[in-house]
Amino acid sequence: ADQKSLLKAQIKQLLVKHNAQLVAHYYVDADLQALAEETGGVVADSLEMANFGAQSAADLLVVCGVRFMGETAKLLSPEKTVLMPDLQATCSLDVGCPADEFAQFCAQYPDHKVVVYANTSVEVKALADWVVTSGNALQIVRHLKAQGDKIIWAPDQHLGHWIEQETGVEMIRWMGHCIVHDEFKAFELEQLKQRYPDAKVLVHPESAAAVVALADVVGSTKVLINAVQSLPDQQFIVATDQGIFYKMQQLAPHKQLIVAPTDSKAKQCISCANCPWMGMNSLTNLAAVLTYFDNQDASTKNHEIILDES
Ligand code: CIZ
Repeated sequence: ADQKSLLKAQIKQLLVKHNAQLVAHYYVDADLQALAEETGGVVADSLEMANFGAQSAADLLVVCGVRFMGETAKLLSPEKTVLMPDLQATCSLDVGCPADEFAQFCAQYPDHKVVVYANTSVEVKALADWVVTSGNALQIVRHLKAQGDKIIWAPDQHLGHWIEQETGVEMIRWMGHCIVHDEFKAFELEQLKQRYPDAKVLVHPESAAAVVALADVVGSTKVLINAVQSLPDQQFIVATDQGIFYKMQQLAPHKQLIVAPTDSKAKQCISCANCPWMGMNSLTNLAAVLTYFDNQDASTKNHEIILDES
């Protein structure tokens, strides 16, 4: 058997032995998404990952994604052990919004409701009145608008701007960005649209406004996946992390997916539509963390999500 098959067999055996479940994000490596599905786990967005974990009868959740996803899973499942293949897998939005600076920022607007995106640390979430995902942000901001609330939004400036446009609510915005979505470029996207005139353009709202303006569909991972599956069109230009192609292709195998351009000098992109932190999850370190746990090795603690209750 090849190395991959051996790792998969080892992971499957350890998952069963420890009543554990794999919870994987749409942006991680296709092998991990496939394994999560094969073993009865889930491939989903961050909120669904956490909800799935909370409803599961597993004792142990292994979260393949970035750190805030492990933390969100632990928030909803405090009684379960939550492990991650690599706790250093972070997110530029999380890194760009330190809790101490954000607390000072919020203190300037004491009469505002604080709405934060799920892509933040637990310390930042603890400062918030509401925590949202790109899937439910519009609904929640519209609800606050109806109540007449003033809003601080953090940390993604582009998602915040899109929410403002869609809801007509002006918010005090923290100016963070996602390194993957920030690299999609409008000028190059327009040129690509000319090459593929029949393609529908799907854009995640963490992208800049000029890119969002060129979209046929703007929305969360789930919305974009649903668009590929349900629209009659055969070609799609996709402006989000390429990890999502696994699920899109699984649900619509005969449709053509084209990655949106990241730069006119394409080789200069840093992430090239692939989050480097999502890329820190692999079959190798997944097998390793389960082996540490199985051996009750002290290294397990370097992979476990522990949250300070306060
Ligand atoms: O919440 C998520 O999983 C993220 C990061 C994006 C989305 O659109 O679902």
